[in-house]
Amino acid sequence: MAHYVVADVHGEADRFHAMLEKIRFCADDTMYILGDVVDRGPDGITLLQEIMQTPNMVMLLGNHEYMMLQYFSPDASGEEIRRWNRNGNAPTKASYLKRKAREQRAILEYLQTLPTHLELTINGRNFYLVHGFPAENVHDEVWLRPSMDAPNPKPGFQVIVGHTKVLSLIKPEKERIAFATDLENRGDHLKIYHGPGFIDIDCGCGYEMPIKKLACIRLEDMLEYYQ
Ligand SMILES: [Mn+2]
Repeated sequence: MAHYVVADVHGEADRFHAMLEKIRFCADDTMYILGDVVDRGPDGITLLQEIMQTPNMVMLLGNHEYMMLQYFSPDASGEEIRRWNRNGNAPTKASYLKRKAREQRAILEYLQTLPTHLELTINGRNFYLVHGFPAENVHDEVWLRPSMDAPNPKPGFQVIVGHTKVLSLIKPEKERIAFATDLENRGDHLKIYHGPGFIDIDCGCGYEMPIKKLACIRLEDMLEYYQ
């Protein structure tokens, strides 16, 4: 009966499945997936269809699913077409277009139902789950990025986000390569970031980085898993 959270799987189905094995995910448990299942990695659409068919997997909208919905909308603007095209959509678009029209429709209809945030209470602790950062509208909740020391916008809740890779959050651009190389040389990897106002669990899936991991957190005891 445990509750788990992952984010930003970005098409890395093998890593996601290995994580399910690692935590011995079963029918009594719930997996919250904080968006960005698609794009960058190879298996986004397959993974999305698996999540759609698994009642105890609860997905939130990420900016990549948001871009996909805009792209396939009948009144998509030129900028909406270009935006998804320049954000790693190639494997997602190719496998989506291979699906039957009925499956394509089911995928888009599912994405349209996804919330941008969820509030939960587990063992008396309140959680606010969101892809980008808590905000007042869909666009901002999937796109916003906090700074490391951002205060908690939802007092009384533990805010958990994805979207902003921990490496980009904790290091300015010019220090990232040296930091990543050092971590790699020590056989280490990116870890979940615990800030004063939020927790960021995006450890870089879908990117070409030896130090990337899929991170998962168990809400009952905040135990962290890496795969
Ligand atoms: Mn994102």
